[in-house]
Amino acid sequence: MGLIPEEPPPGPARPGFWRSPVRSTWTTTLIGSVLLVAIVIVASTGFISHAAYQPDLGRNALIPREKDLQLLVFSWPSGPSWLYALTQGAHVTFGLMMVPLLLFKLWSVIPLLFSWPPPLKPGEALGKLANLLLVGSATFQLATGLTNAQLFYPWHFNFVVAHYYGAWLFVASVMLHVATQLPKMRAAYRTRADVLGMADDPLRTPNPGTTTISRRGVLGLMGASTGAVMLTTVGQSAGGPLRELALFAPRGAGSDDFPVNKTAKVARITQQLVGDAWRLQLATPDGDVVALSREDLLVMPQHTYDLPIACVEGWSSVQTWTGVRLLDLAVRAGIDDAEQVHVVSVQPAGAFKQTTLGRAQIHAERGLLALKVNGADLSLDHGFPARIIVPALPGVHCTKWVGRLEFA
Ligand SMILES: Nc1nc2c(c(=O)[nH]1)N[C@H]1C(S)=C(S)[C@@H](COP(=O)(O)O)O[C@H]1N2
Ligand SMILES: [Mo]
Repeated sequence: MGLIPEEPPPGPARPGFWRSPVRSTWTTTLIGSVLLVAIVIVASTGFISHAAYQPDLGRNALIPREKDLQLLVFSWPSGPSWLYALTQGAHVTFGLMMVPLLLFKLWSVIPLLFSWPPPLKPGEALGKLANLLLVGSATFQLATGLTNAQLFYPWHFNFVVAHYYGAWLFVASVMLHVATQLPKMRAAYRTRADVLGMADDPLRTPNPGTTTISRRGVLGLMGASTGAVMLTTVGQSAGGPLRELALFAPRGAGSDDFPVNKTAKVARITQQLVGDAWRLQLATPDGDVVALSREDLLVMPQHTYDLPIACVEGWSSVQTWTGVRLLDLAVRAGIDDAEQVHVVSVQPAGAFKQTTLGRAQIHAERGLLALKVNGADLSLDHGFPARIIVPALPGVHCTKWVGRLEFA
């Protein structure tokens, strides 16, 4: 033990190196509380999004069912139609807002990173390790979420799987952190601030510099930067005039048209795949196939509804869709009470080529195989000749260029 000098080396470990008079347990408690509210929103909407992927329906599961930690896998409902637009818009917006909040939080506790003597007792070392895990998993979640929403994939792992397991690690370390910090937080709230342990508050500098910014100023700055992120993000789901301000929306912010997730070109859709020879194949239970042309579909009863398309990346957009009810197609395939439908695109390959929908989606009054949008034929980029549109369904399940439906 004699190897560690009692006197800290010159630099950030010296008491008085950090001089902002604004740092205190009370300041950190305030920032931490705001951050905690954001974390609760982001974590719960994140787990909701996982449920919306309907991993209990066969091929939808990116994580094998027996390795899925999720306690809450429920059949995703088909209403209200804006459900996923709301939960996922909140997930991405509050997730982005966490970036400035986290930076302010780290700024407020930075002296503790260098506290002297270094943690040698097992208990102290464990505490440091837990903090490392907390900051590490928070950074990982924000970095992967941010780059995913910006369609930038610099890594070589599956985003969904990594972000999902990362979420569990993050939530567990936040819970541990809050549990251990609760006494301090309560004391800070009870004594209201500056009176709190003037002498032994480890966050209060013994060597305050001249005041360049008040605590109110720091909190104001935090509010302003978080608010700015919110204002420049929320428009991608909230729409209206805010859409012009959605600087972080990578797909078609500010344009009148609605975003295209993957263009026909990128998905390698050829004229041959979707031209006159295209048929919708309806697989029947006895192994037969009913082949319907677009004209066959257009003479079936058509229904028109305003429904959002809402992507996991956070953006959403309400459009007027026209098409055939999924339920009518199930009946046409000879199944009166369909439980599931497996949807396959004519797209040659790709992660979103196929999906499975459940009972709620098939039986939804507004669950459509859409042929038109806003009164005109679907454009090739939006899924011509036919695509899935169901209220509350995540965009990822709204398969474009549908070629085959297998009801069961
Ligand atoms: N065949 C196919 N369908 C697809 C996709 C795809 O890549 N291929 N992307 C999905 C995703 S992730 C979204 S958000 C929506 C977006 O629909 P849009 O491009 O018409 O806005 O399409 C979905 N349908
Ligand atoms: Mo998406």
